[in-house]
Amino acid sequence: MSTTNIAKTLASLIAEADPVAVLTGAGMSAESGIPTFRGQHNSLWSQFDPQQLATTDAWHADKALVWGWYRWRMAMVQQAKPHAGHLALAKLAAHANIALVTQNVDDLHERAGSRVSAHVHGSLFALRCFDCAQAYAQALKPLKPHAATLRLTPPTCPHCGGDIRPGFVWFGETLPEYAWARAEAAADRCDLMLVIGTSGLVYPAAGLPAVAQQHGAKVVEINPEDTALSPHVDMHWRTTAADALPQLLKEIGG
Ligand code: BV8
Repeated sequence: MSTTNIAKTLASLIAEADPVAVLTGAGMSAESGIPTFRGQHNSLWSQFDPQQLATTDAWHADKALVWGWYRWRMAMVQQAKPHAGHLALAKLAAHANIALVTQNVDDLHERAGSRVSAHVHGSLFALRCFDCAQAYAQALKPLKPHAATLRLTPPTCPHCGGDIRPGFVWFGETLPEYAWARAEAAADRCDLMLVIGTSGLVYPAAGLPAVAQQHGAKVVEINPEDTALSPHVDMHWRTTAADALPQLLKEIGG
């Protein structure tokens, strides 16, 4: 099916759906210059496997390395801008009842004007104490995104002296209860789910499309590649987020 026909078909599915759940992953931020979690990129950090770094074991083994990685990612997100796909998705909310669930820890959806219903893996900028879990709101020293430093010492908690860590979910940690409940509710209630820019490998988030299909919702994947979800979706639009979403908005009359 040609890309125009897919856009038209998807626009008519959206017109009949209420609500429309949207599940995004790292691919949604790729065209803003943020490397995906499992994709290739040539940076200081491409020698490391994010799967290994995003764990409490890695933190205990070398917290300065893990903190250096997150500070590099924070600087990159701060330098990045939402792309045409983020902006189109935000405008789509004027034409459909969108419940946006993201696995991403960046704030590009919000900066594009979207209301995010659930950040199921937390947020890069929600810092908290590893020991007493108190939020840490002090400003961090600005870091150039191409800084050559790998290791940086994390700040200490003013309340208990513990280490400050990024406020999101590492592998082996449970998802934030409130965010996960909202994500499940979005999957439970939607008539249609758009799955944009995720490899569908990380659970329980990757199980949300199946939750939607269990009650008869259609699932449409927008991704230039095949993924673990592709064999199960109702339609696959093999293109990028910044290409698809503006076309979709145009078809919907946005
Ligand atoms: C948990 C924060 C309870 C950190 C992340 C079954 C049920 C429950 C748990 C498990 C289970 N099986 C295994 C587990 C354990 C584990 C898991 O899923 N492991 C996998 C790897 C097998 N899950 C957990 O540990 C979760 N916790 O369930 O708690 C529990 C506890 C203990 C034991 C059991 C259960 C916690 C998972 C959260 C981990 N934290 N992030 C950080 O960011 O540093 S996850 C991390 O992966 C990111 O958040 C990322 O968003 C997420 C998913 O990756 P994707 O977003 O899909 O990114 P990826 O690079 O893989 O793919 C990008 C895609 O975009 C590609 O398809 C590409 O083609 C596409 N793309 C590229 N460019 C574009 C594009 N698409 C569109 N446009 C483009 N331009």
